[in-house]
Amino acid sequence: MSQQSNTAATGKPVSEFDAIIVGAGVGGLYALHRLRGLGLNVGVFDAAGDVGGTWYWNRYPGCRCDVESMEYSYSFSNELQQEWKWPERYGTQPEILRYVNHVADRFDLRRDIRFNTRVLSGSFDAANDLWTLETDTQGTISAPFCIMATGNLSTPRVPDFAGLESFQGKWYHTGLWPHEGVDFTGLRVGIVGTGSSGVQSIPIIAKQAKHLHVFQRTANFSLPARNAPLDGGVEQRHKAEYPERRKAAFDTPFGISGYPPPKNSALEVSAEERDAAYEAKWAEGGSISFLYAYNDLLVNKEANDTASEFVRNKIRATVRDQKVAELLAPKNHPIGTKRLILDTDYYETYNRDNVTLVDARSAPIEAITADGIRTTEAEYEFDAIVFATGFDAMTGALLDIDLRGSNGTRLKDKWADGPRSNLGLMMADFPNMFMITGPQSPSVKAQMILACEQHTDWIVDCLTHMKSHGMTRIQTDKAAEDGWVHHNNEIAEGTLYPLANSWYMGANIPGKPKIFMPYVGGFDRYKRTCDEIAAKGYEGFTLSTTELAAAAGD
Ligand code: N01
Repeated sequence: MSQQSNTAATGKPVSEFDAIIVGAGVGGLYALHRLRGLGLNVGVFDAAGDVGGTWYWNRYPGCRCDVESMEYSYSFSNELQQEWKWPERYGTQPEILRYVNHVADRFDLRRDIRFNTRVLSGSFDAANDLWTLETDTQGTISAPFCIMATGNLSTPRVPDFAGLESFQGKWYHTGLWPHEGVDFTGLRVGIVGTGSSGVQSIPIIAKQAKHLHVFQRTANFSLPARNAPLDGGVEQRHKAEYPERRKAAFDTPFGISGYPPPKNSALEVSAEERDAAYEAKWAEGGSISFLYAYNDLLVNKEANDTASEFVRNKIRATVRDQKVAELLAPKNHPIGTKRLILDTDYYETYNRDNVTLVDARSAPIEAITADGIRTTEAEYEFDAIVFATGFDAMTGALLDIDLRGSNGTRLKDKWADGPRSNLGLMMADFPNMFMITGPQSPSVKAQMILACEQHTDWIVDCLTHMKSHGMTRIQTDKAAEDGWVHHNNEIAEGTLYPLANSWYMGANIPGKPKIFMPYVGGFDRYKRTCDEIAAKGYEGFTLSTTELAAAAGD
């Protein structure tokens, strides 16, 4: 990192860069690679001890990606995608982290990254078109441009249970898992939460623990992943087709190749035909494949009911105790409106003698005690508690930084009623600050690595355009932002997504505004919109110089 040092008006030393990137996960790393290519002096800062973002923190047992490994990777370097060998159909966390480390080494990225450094605050100096950020270990840093690659699921959340500090055993959050791992052998374990993290870790913890109690507040839909060692032939074919497949992936609603769009409504076919189709998808494994069985599963409740009931029946057929099966069978949201989970032996795990499902909806958790967990009905004693309780998703990481844009606008105030952005890329009153996979972009509804590449490529083109036109500032117009927020909401309202109390809706955090946050109009459509806006000279954005902006009163 070849930073230049200077001294601010405050007398404190300032490290100056051409661009600052916050976050060294898959988004931040690619942004660093591309911005370096522009000849910029870039500083990357991350609170973690190394690269990897979500794959650095989430080390819980069973952690694995739910996108197939041949697709869940960078597309920007054909050499990279040809040389890397994925051992399994779905990558494990250690394997994906190894891959991200390989990318960091292969492209010599580490030298511009400062780890163990949290960005605490940032403010924009409109007179000089300069962002100045305060960090906890690297002092003050500044740059004309800031790229926030802070992740969508990077703010782990332990609910505010009374008495947590009194617990005499050990407790863990899946998103902050100890690097040395945890051995639950012979322990009495309680796990709270049955989202993707809970569902992936429960079967493995159950095999180790003396007894595992699962506290479930909301049952979730999960499908068998059908994970297996990657077939050599499949891998070879995929690699031979990579260039076309990646091109095709950018033109799909979710950034993943290989899923032909469905043509029929679930309601157009007979019940027998439908069940045969769902059965084939169930056997194949994979959430996109299942939800792509018909073209209306996420927009028509009656169509969705057929798929939801199919999976409920699978749960009933798998779990021997029918009372437990009924509790596990989700009834309060349509399938797919919360992240559809992929598992290995999740429902089967409830047939074990050492696993007990606790209904934390009818008897909510009241407190953590010195010995375990107390619900409104009973007390449970544990040696260890695992919180698989999720994240302050999409907005949490950015709101944790005290960001102030032009005229002192605080992000916390701007987003008080929910996130507002243009394309999930920029926010009005926050000039020269870009977000990678920000709220109101496809983000978590697309293959995240491709989504990060698409955003970064757009930003790099934008910076190139600015340089060639002698511009130093870009900001989104308020009207364009309002239009995008409206468009985002309108698209979500046309789907079944708002029917679920999901983290997509901010519903998992008490007091968080209930707004559907990811863009669900399709990654392909979104990318076309971004490209069109760029082609029209960044329509909806104002490009200027410091002097021009001052003359316009900005
Ligand atoms: O978190 P979640 P997650 N009392 O928010 C429960 C991605 N991911 O870490 O639904 C009792 O989904 C909560 O209950 P409820 C993926 O996108 C991907 O599992 O709010 N329970 C819920 O059951 C995923 O969607 C992968 O009623 C409480 C659970 O905790 C996202 O990350 C793997 C509670 C939280 O589930 C988040 O998944 C892992 C309380 N007070 C994660 N508070 C893969 O790629 C919360 N809960 C496979």
